[in-house]
Amino acid sequence: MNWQAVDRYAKSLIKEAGHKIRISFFNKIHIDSKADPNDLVTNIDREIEQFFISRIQRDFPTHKIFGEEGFGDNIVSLDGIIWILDPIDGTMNFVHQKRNFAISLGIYAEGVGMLGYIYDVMGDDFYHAAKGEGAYFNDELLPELEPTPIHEAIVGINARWVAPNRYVNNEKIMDLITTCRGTRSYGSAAMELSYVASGRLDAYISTRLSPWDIAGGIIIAQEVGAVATNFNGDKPGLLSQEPFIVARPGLHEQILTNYIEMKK
Ligand code: 2AM
Ligand code: CA
Ligand code: CA
Ligand code: CA
Repeated sequence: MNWQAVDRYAKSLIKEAGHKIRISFFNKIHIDSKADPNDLVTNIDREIEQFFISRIQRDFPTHKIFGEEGFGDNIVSLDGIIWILDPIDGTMNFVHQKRNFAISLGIYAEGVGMLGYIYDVMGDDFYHAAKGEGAYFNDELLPELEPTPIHEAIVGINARWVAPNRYVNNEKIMDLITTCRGTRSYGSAAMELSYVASGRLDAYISTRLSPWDIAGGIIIAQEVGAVATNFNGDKPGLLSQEPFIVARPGLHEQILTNYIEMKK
C-alpha cells in the first residue's frame, strides 16, 4: 500500500467534504433524533457519510468503511484496511451553533492506526498524522507533549459527569474539577482529542465514546506522546463503545488513579 498516496487522497476528500458541509448551511437542514430526543442526526451527517463511502468504494474497492450513520460495512473484526469515519462529530453543535464540529477519520491496517485526521470544518483547522511521521496542526509539526501537574492542567469534561450518574463516582469528579486549573467542554470528542494533541487541553475524559469518535484522534495523539486508554488503562477498543481518557503522559495516570472510579 502506498500510504503517502492514500494520505494525499484522504486529505483532499476531507477538504471536499468540509466544503459540502459549509455550503449545506445555505439550505434547510433536516433534523431527526436517534437513541433519545437529544441524540441528533441530520440529512447532512448521512449525506457526508455516503459521499465518503461512494468515493472510497470507487477508488479503494478492497478497503472497508466503518461509519457512525451505518451506510458502510458491517465491521466485526479489524482485519484488512478499514476507514473509521465520523462524518460530523458534534452534531448538536452543527445544529445549534453552526461551528465547533469536526470530520474525524482514522485509517487502520490490520488494527494498526496508519493515518489520522480531524478537520475543524468552520475553523478550517486540520489536525493530521501518519504513523511514525509525527502529527501536524495545518502545516505545523506538533511538539512532543511534556508532563503537567494536575493543578496546572485544563481538563476537557462534560459537566453532566459532575452530577450523579450511572458511569462514574461523581464525587471523585468533583475532586478533579476543583483540583485542576480549569475545565472546558466543547461538545465534540474529536475536537477535544485534537486539542489534547496540540496542547490546548491537557486531558479529555468521556464515559462513553464510539470507535468513530476516537479513531482519527488516537493516531494523532500517539504521535505526540499523549496517552489514550479506556478507564481500565487498556488500549481503546475500536469495535464497541467504551469509556475514554486521553492526556499528557503522567497526567493520564494521575487522573485515572486518583479521580476516576467506575461504577459496577
Ligand atoms: P456525535 O456528535 O458524532 O454524535 C458530545 O459530547 C460528543 O459525544 C460528540 O463527540 C458526540 O458525537 C458524542 N456522542 C453524542 N451522543 C452520544 C451517544 N449517545 N453515545 C456516545 N457518544 C455520543
Ligand atoms: Ca451522533
Ligand atoms: Ca461522534
Ligand atoms: Ca457523528
